Amino acid sequence: MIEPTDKKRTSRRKFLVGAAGLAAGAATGAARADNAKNLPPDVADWTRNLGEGVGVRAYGQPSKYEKDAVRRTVPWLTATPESSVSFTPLHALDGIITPNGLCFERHHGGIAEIEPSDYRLMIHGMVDKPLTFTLDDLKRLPRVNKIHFLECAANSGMEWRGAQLNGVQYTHGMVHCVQYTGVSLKLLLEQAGVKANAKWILAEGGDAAAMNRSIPLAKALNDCIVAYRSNGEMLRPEQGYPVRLVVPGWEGNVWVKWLRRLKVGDQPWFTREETSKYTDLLESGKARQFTFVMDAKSVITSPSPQAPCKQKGFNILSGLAWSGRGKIVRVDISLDGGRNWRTARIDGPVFDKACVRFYYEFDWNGEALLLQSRAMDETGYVQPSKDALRKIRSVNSIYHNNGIQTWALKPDGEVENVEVG
Ligand SMILES: Nc1nc2c(c(=O)[nH]1)N[C@H]1C(S)=C(S)[C@@H](COP(=O)(O)O)O[C@H]1N2
Ligand SMILES: [Mo]
Repeated sequence: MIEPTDKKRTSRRKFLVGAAGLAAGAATGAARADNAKNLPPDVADWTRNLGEGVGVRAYGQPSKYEKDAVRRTVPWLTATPESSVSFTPLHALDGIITPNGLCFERHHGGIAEIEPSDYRLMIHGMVDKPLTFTLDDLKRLPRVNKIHFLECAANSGMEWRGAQLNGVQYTHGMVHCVQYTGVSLKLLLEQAGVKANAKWILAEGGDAAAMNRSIPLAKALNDCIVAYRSNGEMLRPEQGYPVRLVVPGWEGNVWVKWLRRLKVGDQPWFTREETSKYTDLLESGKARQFTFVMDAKSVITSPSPQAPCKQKGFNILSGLAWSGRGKIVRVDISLDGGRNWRTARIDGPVFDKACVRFYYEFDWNGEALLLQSRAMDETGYVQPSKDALRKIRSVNSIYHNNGIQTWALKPDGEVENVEVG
């Protein structure tokens, strides 16, 4: 545990920081001599020689120097790669949009490989006119473009009983935020003609898991999208190519990928994913069910264990916040484990049920800090502490852990996943 600092220690540290600052300058000087040919006023190799021509890379890839910005897995977490998860490298990203190739993946039966010409979406059940759409049929219908976050209900699920995984990629990386293009589900359901007493729909995937979930009809008619594009290009295979369901603000599990079938009914189907899984076992032995909404949550992506503080003095703290209930209106930051709070600066667009990017610029004199962020949404909901959450949910749960994350920033700049009381 890191103790709060008193004034005396702070002033001694200021002196130490001065000395450390000089040492850091000297180290940079040595490195500079080795690389002198690359730095102005000298001319670097990349200026002396012609570069690679156009067209060599038919589909562009990031610079070879950005190898850290990749999805990662935790091998011991799951038995097989077909039913597993990879995590978004949140520490290596900025802004609100997740690049397609870095969106975390969660599959129950591997990635289905679907030929777009053979793709069909069937709508049946309590409808006037059962319909089947080809991909071209869907593309001929009026389009919507929406930016939304998708968070797996199991995100931060390993952290219920205390700090576990040392990296924001692993503690919070089951979230991504992209722009979807597709057809409003309401339009498709209207074309089929939903019967007056219908109340639920079943969405089923075309993958080997045939993963399926019951969704209230009211949500289906509100803001769901049958999407085929992500960030402008066609969905990636791992994100459900060619078509997935977008269920804004609700747990990732209901965003059925490789969408094959929508059945309209008057009650839920009680599928595996809404009985044995994705229910939240409470202390009483009862389980919460159909806990669809992802409550407001935030996390500091830098500094974080994978993004330590490189220097003293001016530092940029940054992170992401999102809420399944609407827009994020404020993010607060604490540097002392939740004793004092100050408001972070949100920069970039703020959309409904989407990630927002926040910043807090601060002067770091090298003292140990306990970094936290706390999100508030437009309904007035405030992200709770982990203890407050455990009081109402116990520790039996895996899902819906939106508690405040604490990162311990140490004097050497390293950052560790910790919990404060
Ligand atoms: N057909 C199908 N849809 C699915 C799944 C699946 O295994 N099969 N996994 C679900 C779960 S649990 C989550 S969290 C999200 C993950 O979406 P992503 O892989 O695009 O991140 O997809 C959901 N949709
Ligand atoms: Mo999930």
